[in-house]
Formats: sequence, structure tokens, C-alpha cells
Amino acid sequence: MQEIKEKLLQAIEAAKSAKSADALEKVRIDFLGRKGMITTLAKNVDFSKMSVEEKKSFGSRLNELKNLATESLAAANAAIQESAPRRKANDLDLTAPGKGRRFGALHPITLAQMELEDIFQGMGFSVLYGPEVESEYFCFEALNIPHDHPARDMQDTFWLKNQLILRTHTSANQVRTLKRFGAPIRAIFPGRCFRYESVDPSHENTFYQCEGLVVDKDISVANLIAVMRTILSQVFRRDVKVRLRPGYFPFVEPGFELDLNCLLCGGKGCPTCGDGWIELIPCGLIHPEVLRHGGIDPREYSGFAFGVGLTRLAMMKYGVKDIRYLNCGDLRVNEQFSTLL
Ligand code: FA5
Repeated sequence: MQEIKEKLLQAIEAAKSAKSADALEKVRIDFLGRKGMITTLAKNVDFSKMSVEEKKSFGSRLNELKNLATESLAAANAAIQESAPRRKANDLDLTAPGKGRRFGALHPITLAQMELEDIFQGMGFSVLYGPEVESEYFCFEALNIPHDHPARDMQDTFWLKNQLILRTHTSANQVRTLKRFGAPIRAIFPGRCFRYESVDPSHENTFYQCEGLVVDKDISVANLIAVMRTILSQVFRRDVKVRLRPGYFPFVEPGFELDLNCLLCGGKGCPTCGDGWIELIPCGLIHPEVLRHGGIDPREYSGFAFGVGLTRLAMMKYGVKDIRYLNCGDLRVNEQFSTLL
């Protein structure tokens, strides 16, 4: 105990002469820290020869001395803080640059999606969202794409357990919705899709589409083209050149590809579009078999469907030359859009 007492007195002296908070912390660690002198001495005391009473009084004396040392350290710390130079009111530097506030911004794909939703709602469409983890049935079979159909090769995807997949296209919502709501219906389904894809300036493995579905009596290609025209003129708010050509999708008949003359290169050809045209909105009249899968009688109803390439639409609208910028997570991409909120 005598030795411990001496060390405590030394600790108190060292605390008094410490000139800075760092020096004080060193005193604390050297004497009272886990491996400090006092802790080590207390650990090495041979308690086997002490009676219970002696052990008790040793313990309480040790605590008393430790408290004394801790109090001296606190007092020394207060004295150091007190003597530290204070910042005066006139130390304020009014010319120092401000910290600045960073404003959040919506992602360009979100902006494009919100705009599409507004436009379609204005035309009486409902906005619905389907699951990203989808069954093989809704993604392929219900859309006339059985197991051995070559159209599956174009939409290889990520397989999960129980035959569930990450959906390759928002068309997976077609039959799901017809079964649930029946006809007539007018709805869009914006959302994320996934494909096992080689990535390049216009292809990503994770991208957005916006499916559209109209089922009613006497729907024809003329209705489809009218809706496509309205959307393009409202999204781009200027004349854009498009071309409609036959396209094959097992779930529409007839099927079309609607390509946009590339707005990045003016149709001359660039790394994003290749030949001056960008595939933007495949579409067509819904195949009777798909209507039947959805519980709709094709003799009574007809309809059209389309799949806007939403990510590519955002690229064209906002002049993004490489699709990879949109998924890269670099906030500088978003920051450019903060004024569009
Ligand atoms: C489809 O996905 C069909 N489900 C579209 C459809 C709907 C046709 C309704 C008929 C009726 P496609 O694989 O072509 O079709 O994709 C549609 C659009 O999504 C493309 O034109 C393109 O704009 C976009 N897209 C497709 N793959 C990618 C990708 N890897 N990265 C970015 N955008 C893509």
C-alpha cells in the first residue's frame, strides 16, 4: 500500500505540473491507465496472506487514493482550459469563405419518370408499379414466350430461387394487371428492369422502362400512334424525328419499333446511337393470346402496349452521352439537375 500511495502522490504532482491537455492525458495513462503504474502495482498485491478484513480495508483505501488522483487530474484539466487563450468577438473574420450548402437533386431518370407520369395521368392513365422480382410466368410464358422460345435469349437475366427472376422488362405487368383489374384499362408501369447484358454507352444491366397498356373496345394502331405522338411532343417540347418500323415481339401483333433520331448527334451517328437512330419505344397491338391469359375475351376487346426505354429517354432529354454515368453513383451527375426541381 505504501508503494501505491507514493505513486499516487507522484501522479498528483505530475498532474499539477502538466502544461497542456495532452500532457495531462499522458499522466493519466501512465499512472491510472489499464497498464499504468498504479493499476500494475494493485494487480501484483498478494491477497492470499490477508484476512477478509484486511482485503476490505485495502480495497477501500485504494479507491480513496484513486479518487484523490482523479480529482487532481480534473482540477489540473480545468486550470489548463481556463488559461487557454479565448477567441475574442473581434477575431471573427467576415471575409472568410462561407461553408456553402449543398442542395439535393433528383436523378435524371426520376425526373423523366415524373414527367411521363404527369403526361399520362393527363390522358387518363393510372400509374401502377409491379414487382422487380417476378415469376417466369408473368415475365415470359404469359407473354407467349415459352421455355424454348428464341426470344428468351435476348432477355437473359438473373435467376433467384423458386424460379423467380429479376424482371427483364416492365411488360411483365401486362397479364398481372389484366387478371387483377380486367378491361377496359389504361395504365402505365414505370420501373427498373435487369438483364445479363454487355454494358456499352446505350446498354446497362440495370435500366428503367415505362410500360403502357390500353385495353378497350375497338382499339387500333391509329390510337397507338396518336398516344406515341402526344408523349413525344410533350416530353421533348420540340419537333423530333421518329421512324416506325416493323418489330417482332411475341406478345404483340402487329409489332413496331419506334426509333428516335438521335438528339446527341443530330442523326449523324455517334457512340451512343451507332447509326443515328436510337431504339426508344417498341410497341404494338396486344396479341389475342396475351389477352386470354389475362382473362379478357379478344373477340370483345383489343388493345395496345408499348415499352418506353425510360433510361434512354432521360439520356436524350438531358443530353447524357453514356448510360453508365446514370448508374455510377457520382453525385456530380445529379448536382447538374438541382435547378430542375
Ligand atoms: C422490350 O423490353 C419489350 N417488353 C417492349 C415492348 C412492350 C414491346 C410492349 C411491345 C409492346 P426491348 O428489349 O426492345 O423490348 O426493350 C425496350 C426498350 O428498353 C428499348 O427500346 C430500349 O430503349 C430499352 N432497353 C432495352 N435494353 C436496355 C438496356 N440494356 N439498357 C438500357 N435500355 C434498354
